[in-house]
Amino acid sequence: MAKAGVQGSTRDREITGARVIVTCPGRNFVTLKIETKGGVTGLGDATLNGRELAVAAYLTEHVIPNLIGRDAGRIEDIWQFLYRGAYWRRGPVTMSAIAAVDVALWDILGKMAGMPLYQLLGGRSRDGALVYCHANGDSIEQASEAVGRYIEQGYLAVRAQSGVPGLAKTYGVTKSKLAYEPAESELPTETVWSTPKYLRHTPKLFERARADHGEEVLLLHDVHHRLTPIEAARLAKDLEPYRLFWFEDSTPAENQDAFKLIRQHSTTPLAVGEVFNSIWDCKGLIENQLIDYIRTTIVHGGGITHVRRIADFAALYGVRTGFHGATDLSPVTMGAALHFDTWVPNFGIQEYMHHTQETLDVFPHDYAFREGRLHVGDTPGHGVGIDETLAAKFPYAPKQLPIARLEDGAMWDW
Ligand code: EZ4
Ligand code: CO
Repeated sequence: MAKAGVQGSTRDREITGARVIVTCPGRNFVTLKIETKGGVTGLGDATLNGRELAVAAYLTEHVIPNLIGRDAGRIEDIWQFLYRGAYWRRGPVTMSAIAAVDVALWDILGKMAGMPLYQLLGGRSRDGALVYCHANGDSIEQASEAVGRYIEQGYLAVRAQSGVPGLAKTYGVTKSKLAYEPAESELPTETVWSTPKYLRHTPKLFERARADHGEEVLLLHDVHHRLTPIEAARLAKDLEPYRLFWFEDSTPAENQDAFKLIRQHSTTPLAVGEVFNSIWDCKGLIENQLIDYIRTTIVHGGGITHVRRIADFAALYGVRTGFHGATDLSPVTMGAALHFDTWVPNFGIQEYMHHTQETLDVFPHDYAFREGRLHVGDTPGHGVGIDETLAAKFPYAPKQLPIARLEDGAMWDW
């Protein structure tokens, strides 16, 4: 391999191979590795929780054969080829596959240029990316104690979720008290949901958290798409005294206009978009200024090339980024997202759940947590690799996300 910075001739950049690596070091991850004639390789994450093999097959059967022989430096053209040229557009499977290719190509470009990804995007806007972690507990007391433990560890922003009396399981709350891993069984776990119970309980959680921890810590909450617009408006209003940093996914957003109702009734900042996969899912939300943070991240939103368009559009309307960063997004996405966060002028916050040690070992990386922020290193590309020998020791294990039903048995949003 030639020295970094002196490669990049068209000949060196020819894509000679691409492979999908599926591994389960605690949870399933799908990784795309692209190889070039000059010997430089790039990695992209293609993980879609509970639907991993659909993306793996889309890549292997339909994308990789189209990549061989192309110039890895034509990142935009390859993106347009895979999106515009495929005829069947959008959707999480397609857009995760496109994202994997796109991130791997940016990784290759960075390695060839000898530059970290944030530099290719336009350079640093900040020293580190503010992150929030997940605190949870069966009861309000336990959840508030968990918030306190994260503050002691140096976190400036904490998401708080607590169990709801009368409900056996609640989104975001784990029995083990470790990081929350909802995809836990081969077929979906069935959970029961009650909106009235949740609406009565949740303001008390934040009343307690503010009483215990004061005004300074940034507090966040994730509703996980469970409320109707008017219920979301009611809760956003009830939470106003506790000054949330954001109120996430309060209602499903297939109908973007639904957010008008929430907005009319509350000044609590709104975040949405972890399940979106293109700018068309959030265009109305952004241009009508119905949200404050857009959560669509690199892996599910078509890669850096597309998420950059979303972020630039959002900047025109004062909407900031707040990328999804649960553990079902691999360290490759975390690395790429952190480079993006380091550059993007309208950065808000980055979600940060902790991967298992096995996952961190499979994906060597150079980002690190210090004083409430994650910091990327200066490794060329996105700075995340894969130990393929170790990855092969963790075979794929099928797991699906839970579902939710109301107390009368009817299906609801999980
Ligand atoms: O449930 O990533 O904000 N974080 C979240 C996550 C999602 C999972 C789904 O795969 O909502 O916990
Ligand atoms: Co969420």
